[in-house]
Parts: sequence; C-alpha cells; structure tokens
Amino acid sequence: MAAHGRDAVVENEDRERIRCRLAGRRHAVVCGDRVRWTAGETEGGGGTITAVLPRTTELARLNLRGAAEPVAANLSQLVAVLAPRPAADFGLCDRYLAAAEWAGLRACVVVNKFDLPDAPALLAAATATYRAAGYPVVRASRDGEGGVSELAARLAGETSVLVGQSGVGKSSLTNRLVPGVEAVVREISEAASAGRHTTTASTLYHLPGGGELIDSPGVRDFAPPLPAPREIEHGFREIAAAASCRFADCRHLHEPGCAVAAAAADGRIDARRLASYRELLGLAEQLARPGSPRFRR
Ligand SMILES: Nc1nc2c(ncn2[C@@H]2O[C@H](COP(=O)(O)OP(=O)(O)OP(=O)(O)O)[C@@H](O)[C@H]2O)c(=O)[nH]1
Ligand SMILES: [Mg+2]
Ligand SMILES: [Zn+2]
Repeated sequence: MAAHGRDAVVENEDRERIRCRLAGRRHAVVCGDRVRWTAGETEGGGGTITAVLPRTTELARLNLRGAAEPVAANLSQLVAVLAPRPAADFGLCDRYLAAAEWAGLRACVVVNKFDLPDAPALLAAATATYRAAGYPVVRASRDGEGGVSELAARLAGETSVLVGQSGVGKSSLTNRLVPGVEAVVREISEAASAGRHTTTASTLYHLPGGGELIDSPGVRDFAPPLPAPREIEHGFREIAAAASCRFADCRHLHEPGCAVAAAAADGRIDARRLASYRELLGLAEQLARPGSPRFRR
C-alpha cells in the first residue's frame, strides 16, 4: 500500500494493514508490489517482507545518479495530471506518457483545477496535443458537481497512478475519488512534512467502484530510464504510427523522405511532441555511445 525505503505498509486478504520491514538487502519494495511476508513475533505486531513477487509492470525513473529506480509496480494505467497552476509542463507530460508506452501501460491526461479561469485554454491546448496523439483528455476539479465523474469512469477496474508536478491537485483528486480518505492523508502529510500538505510517499487506495488508485508525490522533473535509440519512437505512439519513412532506420531528424517530418509539416503531428521525441532520442544516443558517462540531471 505504501513503501518508504525498507519500510512498507502491507495489506492482507482481509484488508488489514500491517507495518512490515523488508528482509535482506538486495531488493526494493514499492507501492503496488505483491509480497510474501511473515508476522513478527515482536510487540506491536509488525511483519517482515521475505519476498517481492515478480512485477507485471513497473514505472521507473532515473534517479540523481542516473540509475533506474522503480516508483510503482503492477500498474495498468498512468494518469498524467496537468493544471493551470502550477503552470503546465507539456514536456514533462510527454516524458511520463513515453514512460507509460515503454512500460506497456494505458495512459490518459487530466486537466485539473477546472474551476480556475485559465483552465479552458489549457484544456484546449492539451486536447489539441494529446487527443490527436491518441490519449483521452479529461477535465477534473476537486469541487463541484461532476468534478471527477469522467475521471472516475476512466479509473474503474484499473490500477492507476496519478503523476505530475507538485501541487497540481493529485491528493485532492484522490480525496474526492476515495471517500473517507481525506483525514488520513492530511494526518500523514502533516506528520511527515511539518504541516506542508505535500505527498511524500506513494500510497495505494481502493476505489469504491473497483480498481486501485496510487497517489504519488509530485515532482519538479521526471526522466524515465531510456530504451535503445531505435525504441524511442515507441514512446510516442503517433510518431511510431506515422513512421513509414523512405529509410527503415530513419531517426526522424532531417533525413530525406521522412514521413514523420512531413506529417509535422502539415500539422498531423504536433511540433512540440516531435521536439520531445528528438530530445529523448538525443539522450538515448548519448547513452548508447561506448564509454559515455552516465546520464546526470
Ligand atoms: N482551485 C483549485 N485548487 C485546487 C484544486 N485541487 C487542489 N487544489 C489546490 O492545489 C494545492 C495542491 O493540492 P494537492 O492536492 O496537495 O496537490 P498534489 O498534486 O497532491 O501535490 P504534491 O503532493 O506536492 O504532489 C492545494 O492548495 C489545493 O487546495 C482544484 O480543483 N481547484
Ligand atoms: Mg499530493
Ligand atoms: Zn522518419
């Protein structure tokens, strides 16, 4: 349900929660993991995680040392949350969506805080970019009638993670989507961050209509571990779909007969998405060079 370093909250079949500690040194445990555990003999009734079961999917990020670090496991869907405030970062959203593609997750984009005056303009921009790419774009707001109904329908039956910049309203949406959870969230975040209501660890909740929702800590930036250069285009589904180029190994930079460049020139592919693709391709090629230093942010 939640993990922080070697400490985790585990839920059993009866939905009872047990504080557990991960045994051994080699493995990490993350939110969404399925684990084998044993009840502790100690007072307080904690347990020990003895094994992390194989993951069906994994969302990971590059950490500060340039190594892949799992963030959440066994997901079926990534939900990228944008808001008018803090100002939406489409490049960040592109990197999250690419991570979802490489990890084999469904993905959608939420334009949150729809009560704010500049939200309709953001929805128009996000729709133009992401619906054209093949992603559902839904509006949401923590308040008001129907504020989360469209999103709730998207989450039903899925194991979803809410991701995005700090302050876009992920926890507020979680509170609205999971009745009765608000007090717990506030309590935990106040204890952990001295009154700042910012999420410090991913936490999994059961949705009332079925399905699971993970509220994750906001980020300032996010980079996924990159696949080989040839796989980068599969992080951008509309680019991969348009890539009937003259050369089979076209990188969609400035090659003659590039179908992707042609699609961008007549507006069928968003120029900003193509720029995000080229940026990640550049990084992947840098990493693939023999003897290249590891990617640092
Ligand atoms: N106007 C408006 N403000 C909102 C809405 N949802 C959240 N907020 C405000 O946005 C701020 C951040 O909300 P959170 O839910 O804590 O955002 P978060 O994405 O969980 O932030 P991190 O945990 O730091 O990643 C708070 O001050 C909320 O009151 C909304 O729908 N409309
Ligand atoms: Mg939060
Ligand atoms: Zn091309």
